[in-house]
Amino acid sequence: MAPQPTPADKFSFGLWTVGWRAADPFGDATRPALDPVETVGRLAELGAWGVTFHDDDLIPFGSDDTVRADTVARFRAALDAAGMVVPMATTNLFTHPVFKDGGFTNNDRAIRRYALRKVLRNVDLAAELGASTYVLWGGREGSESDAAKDVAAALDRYREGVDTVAAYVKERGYGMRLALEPKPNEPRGDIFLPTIGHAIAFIAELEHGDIVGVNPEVGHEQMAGLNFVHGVAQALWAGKLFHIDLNGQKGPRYDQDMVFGHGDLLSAFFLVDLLEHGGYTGPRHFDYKPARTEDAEGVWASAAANMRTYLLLRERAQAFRADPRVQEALKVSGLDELRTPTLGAGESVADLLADRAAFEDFDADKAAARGYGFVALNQLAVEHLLGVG
Ligand SMILES: [Mn+2]
Repeated sequence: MAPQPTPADKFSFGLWTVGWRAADPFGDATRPALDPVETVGRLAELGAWGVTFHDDDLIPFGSDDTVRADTVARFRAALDAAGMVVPMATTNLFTHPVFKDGGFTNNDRAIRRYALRKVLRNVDLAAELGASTYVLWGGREGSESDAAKDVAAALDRYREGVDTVAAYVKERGYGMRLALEPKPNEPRGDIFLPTIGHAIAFIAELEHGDIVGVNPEVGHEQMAGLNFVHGVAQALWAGKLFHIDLNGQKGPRYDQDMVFGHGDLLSAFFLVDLLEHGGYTGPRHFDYKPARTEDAEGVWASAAANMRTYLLLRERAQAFRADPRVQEALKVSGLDELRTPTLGAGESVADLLADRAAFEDFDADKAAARGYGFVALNQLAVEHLLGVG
């Protein structure tokens, strides 16, 4: 009996996920457009808690103020009727051709100013709908050629853009936090802030970095061949995991956006274990695309699959943690000892230098002889994942 998702699980989906019409660079759309109002209702029925959106997902680009107001009113009524929340919103600075060289880092200053206005306008709407996180994915911020960009200048402009938005959020008292979403490439040949690490280093250079964190996506880090669990753990360690995009990816290739767990399942297991036991309390947001082969029913089945997989992995991770054999294996592997500071309380460098046991009398060969039992520990994780625990 699989667990059923409830709003307490904080599962959220972007309108653009189930709403993806499945056009790709080689083929036309295979599905009709979805009405955001239907999306809200269907996701609520499946047990989701929230929906997120890019400005243009909800309000078609170029709509006049009347259409905009009507669309928002209709959306809000659907949210209220379904008991759904909007935990996060973001801006589309990538679809319209005006953004072909980016938004905040476009070489054209007038386009940068337009991009900023587009973001600020949607930040107002996000606040109006109660969002507490505003995501910034700079998909077109980058280049195909190193001749095309002065990277330092581009980063100056990126910083200026993010700081401007952050300052605006503070000035308006929106109580919102910004989350940068790293990605190494696609649609640009190379995208600025390609990994979680780059983004965290960038945030340290901001004037308003206190309200700026990251929104890492499973597939984006795995496209770069990186360990997503380690990246997320470092973001948590830095106090910067403001939001997360869950999906599936099979290694370094194009951005697959598969159902969560349909890529690297063992990594998904350790990710859920980390999120559930590492102090993350934010949304579990799915940023995936229903495969192009799916019809309308397949779309909703795939949405349900994301939540079901997360809940099953959460059960498995809890069983893993509770297993006495795992607790023993963790001890053998020294994970508790890693939590002990390397220097003693109040110990100085001089004390360390004076400690003969630490060096002169230390038997490196003897210490080298120990085994760490990591394989046995990992096998216990695999067996719990397989439901054998
Ligand atoms: Mn993706």
